[in-house]
Amino acid sequence: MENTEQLQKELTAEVTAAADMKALEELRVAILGKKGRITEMMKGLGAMPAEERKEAGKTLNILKSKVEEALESRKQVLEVQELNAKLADEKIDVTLPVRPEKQGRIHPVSKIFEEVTAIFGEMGFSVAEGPDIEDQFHNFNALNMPANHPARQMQDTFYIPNPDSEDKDDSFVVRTHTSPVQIRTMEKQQPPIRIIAPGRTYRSDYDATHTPMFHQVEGLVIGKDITMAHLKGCLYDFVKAFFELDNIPVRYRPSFFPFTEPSAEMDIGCLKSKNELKIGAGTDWLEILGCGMVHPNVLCAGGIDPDVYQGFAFGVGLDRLAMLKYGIPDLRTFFESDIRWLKHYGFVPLDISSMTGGLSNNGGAAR
Ligand code: 2NM
Repeated sequence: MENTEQLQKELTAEVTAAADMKALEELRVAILGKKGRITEMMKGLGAMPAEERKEAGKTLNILKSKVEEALESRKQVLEVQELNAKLADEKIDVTLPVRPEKQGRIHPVSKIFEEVTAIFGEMGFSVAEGPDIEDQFHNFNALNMPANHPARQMQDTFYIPNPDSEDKDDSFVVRTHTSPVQIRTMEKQQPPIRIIAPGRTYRSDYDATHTPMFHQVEGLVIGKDITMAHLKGCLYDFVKAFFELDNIPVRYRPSFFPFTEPSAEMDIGCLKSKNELKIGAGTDWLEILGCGMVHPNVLCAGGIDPDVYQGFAFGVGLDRLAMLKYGIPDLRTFFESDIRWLKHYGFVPLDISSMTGGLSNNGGAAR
């Protein structure tokens, strides 16, 4: 039999020198595989005299396990090396700019939100926020809608049980409008007040133009001599800026809201044809928003003296504005999170809306 000590040195050296996992596996097969070097030597044992065979078998088993040990430790070294090489190879620089084809899109509602905020921001309004889950005082009572008021039933409210009370009047609601934010602002702050309250609102309704969650911006201006003329001037400037038109016909129709007196709805002139809607010209009218002078009861509920102060308020649906401005026919598609829809109707993130830099960046729209 060969000198096994010499052979062990040789084989271990070969194993330790294996450059990669593939070379190591080839070596393993060449040594321990079916026709491997040690395997062949083991086969030779059968032909030996019993005496010799016992010693030789022992020696070969030691040789085999030494080589196996060497293979295992080389394997561990190579695995770490290969993992490190792979990590180095796949390293990404997260500070690099995003590749345009992989860039996400801004949702049309977010875009409209930015535009509306930019317009009113320029006019000196600040943004106020409040909770989505409200108590009935802020969502209804303070807005001149006491319990059993018909408007309360009409609003398809989602109620949330109050764990501390069985009384239905103590249950919470998901706000049906952002008006409770106005109440909370009045409670905290004396006039002059000039805020917009954008956010999510909820009503149980679902069709092509209604979703159970929708977005509103409401506005509130309170001071000592605020009049309906201020309301008209402010909202006229808003629609001109929003639709990016120098001239746009508007009209106010008398309306009713519990929280304003008088109340009105504002329409803008448009031309409706078979499959197009042109805003800013023509003989048709399109309802855009609701508005009015804040009801004295509402001022009182907010802790403001109606004999000293008065103001106007308005409310506009952001989703409807997005449908109109960007020609999106079905509101339900807004909230389906379909990536193809977002690629089509969404906006490139860096086209930020501002009054000086261009409002809607229509050239930058991802279409
Ligand atoms: C609208 C229409 C008219 C409104 C009123 C108030 C508050 F709290 F100041 F009384 N906030 N929003 C209002 C007025 C909302 O939405 C169509």
